[in-house]
Amino acid sequence: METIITGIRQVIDSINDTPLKNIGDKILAGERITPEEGLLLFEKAPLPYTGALANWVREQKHGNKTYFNRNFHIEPTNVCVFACKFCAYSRLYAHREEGWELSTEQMLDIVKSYDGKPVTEVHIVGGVHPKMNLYFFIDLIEKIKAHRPNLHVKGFTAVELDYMFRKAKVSIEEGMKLLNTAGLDSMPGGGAEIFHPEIRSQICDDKVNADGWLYIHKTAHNLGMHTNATMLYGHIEKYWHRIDHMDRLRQLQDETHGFNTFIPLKFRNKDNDMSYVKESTVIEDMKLYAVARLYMDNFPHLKAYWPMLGRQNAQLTLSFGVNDLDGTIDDTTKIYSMAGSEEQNPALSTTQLVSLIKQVNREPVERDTLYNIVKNYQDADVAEMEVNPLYN
Ligand code: V47
Ligand code: SF4
Repeated sequence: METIITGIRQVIDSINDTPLKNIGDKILAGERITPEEGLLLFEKAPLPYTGALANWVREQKHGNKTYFNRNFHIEPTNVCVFACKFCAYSRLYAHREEGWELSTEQMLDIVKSYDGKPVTEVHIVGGVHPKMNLYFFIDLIEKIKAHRPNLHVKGFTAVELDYMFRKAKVSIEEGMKLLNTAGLDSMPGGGAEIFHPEIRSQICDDKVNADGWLYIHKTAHNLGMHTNATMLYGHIEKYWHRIDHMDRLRQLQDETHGFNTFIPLKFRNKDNDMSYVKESTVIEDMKLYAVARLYMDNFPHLKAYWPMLGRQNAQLTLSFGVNDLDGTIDDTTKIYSMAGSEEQNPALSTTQLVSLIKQVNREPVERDTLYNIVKNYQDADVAEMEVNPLYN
């Protein structure tokens, strides 16, 4: 421990800029940084400096542990009433014959295809289809739970929920309670994009706004459910929009403590209405992860979603504040492959994920959705895992 403190002290003392040095001193003292200081880190701090601070915070919180879970995704449909400019995945309702719509039976068949496999979570998220309403999903969740009661159901972005509740004419409180009673355990963090109206109005004008998104998460937290939060970055937003976004989340977290994980999502520019926007560089990506780790001091976890970043860059984030690599996923998640991510077929076996984490000298730990430890793979022999069907 002492050597780590000495190391980070030396890093802070070596910076030749008083405001940046003050930020380092605050971080070391466990104090919160202000929005102005967050902005300064984006604008002026050398990446090795921000990265070293973020890595220090990560190691204080989690040591070397790097979490992942064993999950699978169900995407009920890609037909969507909204028209987010960055989305390469959805098909407007008017063109629904170009998209897909899964029936309840088809989705249950996906769940059943994992019978006997040690997955702990199903992640359900898709487009906003006018016919897949609140009661359709209540029925689906009840059937999933009847089939496999211990499978954690993480489902529906605040965007999907806002539409479902309005259409069913129920309050957010009532709707969340109905879903929770049916077996919805937690919510993913999608749909947050960039909260500030200056950007939101340009990239996803017609879906729930910042206050609506935050209120749905707050309602879930008040019911005792945990949720995640995302930020779609690296397009037309400025640094200060990112700080504004993270600040709104930090404030809600102070109130409810219901968020588990912050997940920055790198904008990919293939086949969408924002293809003219250049994607961010790896240096900018690492800077963002590091500032996020420093700014979001009340978020326990920072996740890099590897299907979007690519495997090598995901490994790199583990030195810039990240302590979670999402899951094995095991499926045909299309939202990123359709927008141009490196991972056209995002599936990694547990063995592959464990060795990815070990390669960069971190400790692979399988968790469940709520970060209870399922298994620590630090001493696991990857060669033995390779021949064990449970891990492949
Ligand atoms: O809200 C859409 C993003 C999100 C693009 O909570 C894009 O554990 C990049 O939220 N480039 C949905 N991103 C996915 C999501 C998620 C994923 C993994 C884990 C969790 C979790 C949540 O996908 C959308 C949007 O921000 N997205 N198009 C694109 N072109
Ligand atoms: Fe629909 Fe979500 Fe795509 Fe927006 S990002 S168009 S809400 S599927």
